[in-house]
Amino acid sequence: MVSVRGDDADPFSKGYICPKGTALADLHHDPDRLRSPMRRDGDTWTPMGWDEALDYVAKRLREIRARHGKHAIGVYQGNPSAHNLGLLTYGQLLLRTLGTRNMFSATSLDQLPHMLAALTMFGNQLLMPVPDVDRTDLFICLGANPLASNGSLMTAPDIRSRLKAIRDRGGKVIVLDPRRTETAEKADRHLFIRPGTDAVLLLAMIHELFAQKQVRLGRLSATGLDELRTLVEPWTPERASSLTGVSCEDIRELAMALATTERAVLYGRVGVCVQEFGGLAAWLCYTINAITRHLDEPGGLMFTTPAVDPIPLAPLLGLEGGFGRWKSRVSGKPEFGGELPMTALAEEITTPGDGQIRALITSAGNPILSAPGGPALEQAFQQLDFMVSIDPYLNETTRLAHVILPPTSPLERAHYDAALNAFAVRNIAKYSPPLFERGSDERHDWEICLGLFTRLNLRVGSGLAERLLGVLGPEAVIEIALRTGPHGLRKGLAGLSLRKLRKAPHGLDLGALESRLPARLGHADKKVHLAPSIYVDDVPRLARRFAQPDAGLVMIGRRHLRSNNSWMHNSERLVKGPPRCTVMIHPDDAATRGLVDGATARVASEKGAIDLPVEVTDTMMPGVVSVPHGWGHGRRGVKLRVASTVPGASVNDVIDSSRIDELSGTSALSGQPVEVTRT
Ligand SMILES: Nc1nc2c(c(=O)[nH]1)N[C@H]1C(S)=C(S)[C@@H](COP(=O)(O)OP(=O)(O)OC[C@H]3O[C@@H](n4cnc5c(=O)[nH]c(N)nc54)[C@H](O)[C@@H]3O)O[C@H]1N2
Ligand SMILES: Nc1nc2c(c(=O)[nH]1)N[C@H]1C(S)=C(S)[C@@H](COP(=O)(O)OP(=O)(O)OC[C@H]3O[C@@H](n4cnc5c(=O)[nH]c(N)nc54)[C@H](O)[C@@H]3O)O[C@H]1N2
Ligand SMILES: [Mo]
Repeated sequence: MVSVRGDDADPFSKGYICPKGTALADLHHDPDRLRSPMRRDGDTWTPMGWDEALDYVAKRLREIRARHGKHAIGVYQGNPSAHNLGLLTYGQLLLRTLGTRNMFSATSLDQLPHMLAALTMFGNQLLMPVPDVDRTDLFICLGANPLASNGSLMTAPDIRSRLKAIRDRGGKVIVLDPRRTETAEKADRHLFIRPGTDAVLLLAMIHELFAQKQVRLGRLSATGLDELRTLVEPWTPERASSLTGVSCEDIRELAMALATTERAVLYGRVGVCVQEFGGLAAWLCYTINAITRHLDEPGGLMFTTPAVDPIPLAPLLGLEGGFGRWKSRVSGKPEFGGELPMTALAEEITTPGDGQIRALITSAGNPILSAPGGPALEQAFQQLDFMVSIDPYLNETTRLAHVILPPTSPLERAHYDAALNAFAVRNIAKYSPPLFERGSDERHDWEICLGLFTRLNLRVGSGLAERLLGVLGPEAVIEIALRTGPHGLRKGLAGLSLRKLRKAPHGLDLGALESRLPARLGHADKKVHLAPSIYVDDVPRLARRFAQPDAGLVMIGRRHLRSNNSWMHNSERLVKGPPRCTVMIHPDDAATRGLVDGATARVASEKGAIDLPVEVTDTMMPGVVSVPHGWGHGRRGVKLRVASTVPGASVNDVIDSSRIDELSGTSALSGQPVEVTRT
């Protein structure tokens, strides 16, 4: 592999490529990337053969299951699971059929509130609408920084140009964020908002819409409008202004702009989710679009028509939706989509009793750095009888495993972006064959998962079915989904198949997003539910929490174009340049603490402290500091040659894992109260 560049003939990316895409070459050649299974004995790692490793892992898991029951096996699935066809298909087959209630994933550190709103409002947890960014004339961006993240639940290559195009056609981009971000710098307006107060802002905007008689559903058929009107009554712009830091005038203007712009959208992302009122905020983001005629309309929030439709597939993979069907054993946290919130993982391992986790499988995740309360998780993992990690690296998490099963590199496997295509701003389809054959001594993620599935004797059908699965591979799932999907057989000869996609290596554009309601709704009444009771019941908690404005110093996160959560820091081209793991602080807050640019400061909470270089900058809202996550590579035993030279510190050592949105169980990563002092 010499270099990686964008494909100008790709109708969707038009040749745009992110720096992390270019770095795939580094990943492929990285001498630290594990090439064979590894087994740990104390501090020493020894390579193993594949059959030996899979047999051993399956034996240990079978023993623990036989002795302590199926819930004794815990599972953590990390973010790359969504970007890996093998893990999306065969990974789910293995992990979801274990039958354990102790399933965990990055969902509860991320988009859970959006999924909960999709489930309760639209009747399916995967029915998350995306902003029709290419046709909108007003893009209000709340708690997202697409210029760094490249758009999330809004797959949109080269988002910079797409946002610029809004302004070029006379439209507006408005960003509300506690930091004047890269996206805010390119917007028409940026407004600071106090972390965790988005629900308050949105209630007040909806209050204003009712007050100005600007609530219009258009052709949407919906329930709950009267409840909504009553609910927002006490949330005046005046009340919201002192809590959010956004002026009354701006709150009113935002509401009116949304109501009076024909093609407009309010988009909220991870900043609205990972906070104490993430559930309420994500629901209100969808609701405000619905009541201003921007849901399911061009230029608004729209539902996609993906060639591989995850909605009929999900139940087959054990991903049927649901909320609160059971509670976690120790602290009674609600289940969502068959999973428990990450905040319950450590205690489920360390608290004795029936159903205690004794063995853990991590797949494509690095929770020691990426989940709040990293040190507590580390202690918990050390108490496990057995831990296995499906992961290409010996990193902060996998070093605690007894066995690591490393998959092939991304260039050695086929790809169809089944997850992200379903949230793309145009309907698209693209299949990428592997660039290199895998070596005979390597295994794909799906082969690892199938190998364990078979050895754990979790038969879906007969042994024959398992052999068949081995011959088919994940591409067969894509083939079936393409043909049965909305662009497949029902389009006759023009219908998509894998053969067609192989003949179109640059990918296919299937057109702009189209209106999908009411047909797409999962509710039996085929209506949008604007005011599900879980949200109505949660508003009093908001009122109690914000009886007075909140004054102390709080911390938020940030993403960088050349980082990807915790795991791409082993590429030199991605980590070069000035240190990025810094604490950003407003000049006034720095002055009162005697902090100067470039000095070292201690960022501390009741849970822990880390030392970081200070960046004094007026891009921060007063009263708010920002520290990125995914750093802290200096831990003993990691094998990350490059990352270890730029270790940084882990903000999740400071974030209290018990801070959650009590409604949804999502971790409140944002808004952690902190002290920042000179060291
Ligand atoms: N404080 C704070 N914490 C956060 C966030 C935040 O904003 N602030 N963001 C949260 C969010 S949104 C997320 S999604 C999580 C992410 O947290 P995780 O889901 O735990 O993901 P990563 O930390 O990126 O770790 C990914 C792991 O997958 C491995 N990996 C990479 N590719 C593959 C592959 O193809 N196959 C396999 N088997 N393994 C692979 C990598 O080596 C690495 O160990 O972090 C969350 N944590
Ligand atoms: N380069 C890069 N790209 C990535 C990732 C990465 O690590 N690096 N991670 C990927 C993943 S896993 C995800 S989930 C997506 C996330 O994609 P985005 O949602 O765009 O994520 P962020 O860039 O973290 O933007 C969140 C913004 O919310 C702001 N914020 C924090 N707290 C609050 C609050 O209480 N209210 C409001 N209104 N704003 C707040 C932050 O200042 C930040 O600018 O990005 C993906 N893309
Ligand atoms: Mo994420």
